[in-house]
Amino acid sequence: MIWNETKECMSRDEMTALQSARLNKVVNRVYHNVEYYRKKMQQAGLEPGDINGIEDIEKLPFTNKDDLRDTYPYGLFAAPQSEIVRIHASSGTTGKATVVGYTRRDIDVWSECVARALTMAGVGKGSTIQVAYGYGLFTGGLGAHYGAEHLGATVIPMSTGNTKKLTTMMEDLGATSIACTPSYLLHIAETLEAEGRIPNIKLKSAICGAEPWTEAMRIQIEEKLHISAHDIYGLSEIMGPGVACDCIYHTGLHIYEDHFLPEIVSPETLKAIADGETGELVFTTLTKEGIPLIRYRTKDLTSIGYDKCECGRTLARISRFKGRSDDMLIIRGVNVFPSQIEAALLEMGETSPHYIMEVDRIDNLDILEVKVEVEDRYFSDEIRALESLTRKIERTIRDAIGLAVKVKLVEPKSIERSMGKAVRVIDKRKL
Ligand code: DLL
Repeated sequence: MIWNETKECMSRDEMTALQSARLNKVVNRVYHNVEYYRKKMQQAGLEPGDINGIEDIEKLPFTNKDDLRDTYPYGLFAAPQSEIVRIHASSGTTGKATVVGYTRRDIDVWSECVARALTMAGVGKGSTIQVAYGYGLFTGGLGAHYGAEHLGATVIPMSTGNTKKLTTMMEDLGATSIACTPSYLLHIAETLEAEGRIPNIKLKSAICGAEPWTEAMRIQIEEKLHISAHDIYGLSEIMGPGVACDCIYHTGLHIYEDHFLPEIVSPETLKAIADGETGELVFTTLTKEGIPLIRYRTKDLTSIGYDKCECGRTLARISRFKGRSDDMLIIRGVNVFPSQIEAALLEMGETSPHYIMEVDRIDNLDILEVKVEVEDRYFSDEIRALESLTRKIERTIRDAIGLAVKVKLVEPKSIERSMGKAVRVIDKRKL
């Protein structure tokens, strides 16, 4: 089923014309409303009139997470605060959040994009969907919620964290779809399977994203729950969930190109990469009012193709993500940078800067353990001192990254020193 054929099946020429007109508008908007962009463009010797179509995109400067950090919190907003109806935020590289704002129209566009994605998973009027992404500053919960309501589906706003309640409601309320991270869905599936409750559920589809997952994992989820599972992609800087999603043919994620102009560039040279080759995904938002971004480097690695899909959509498709070009980890859907842990430890002042993060997946739940070196004196008979320091560090890190972690204090020099770039992360998850 296609949500809107006019928007999702236009010819390449029609799409290019639409994108070019919208690009011109957004460039004007940021030039006139965002000092940061105006300066960047002026430094590059550019005026809005120099951008006449998407063929001129390469003239424009890139934006990255540091630009959002440097202008924290509102420096890249292109609408007055009186027009902003919603704020979301995600983690930044050094602990400062990345703040994004939406006008009412932005929320409408976002809801429509999520509605298009949910339609791919067969959600519509008459469906009952459990939204089990986190509600709050994270875009997952409210993003999926508004999209599902836009379709007229019945939404159960579960949020995350209570699997027992979630599975009970899934059964009792006859949920037909669920939106959550893929690792959490696998955990839910295994819980239901172990309790012999799979025959009791009415689930038909799932819309999973916010973290990388494999084709094998999708098939495992589908087989366990007898459903069709769809990959939904997005990032808060660009909008939230619903930037792209895969249809019933599962041959790549369709990008809502009428709102987000994609490019694939080499992370090293920043030059365009041929279709089908893997590189970094870059987006220019074409219709956003609150915080439009020009050539935003997502750091996500994928490839792109423009051929028509069997489903009838002509939208560009990106392949399942192959990783990231930076060191951001995604743990239970939460973005974590090693630098955030380091900043939290250094701020405490009671530990050495030698630490290592170990991520594992146990019963399909991600577990983060941080090993930190502390002075010898903690390993004398003062066990209570060791324990209370452990709890204190756990609380500090949890407050910094918004995720519960296990801390293990280790003796000085027990963490291997590296000759080159320090190894800060051991990721044991097999994706
Ligand atoms: O994760 C938005 C979202 C919520 C997407 C719910 C899908 C579902 P952020 O917290 O800003 O936003 O994290 C964005 O998560 O740059 C990717 O690295 C990763 N990511 C998101 N979706 C996928 C996916 C939300 N389907 C970052 N596959 C992105 C792989 C994904 N990685």
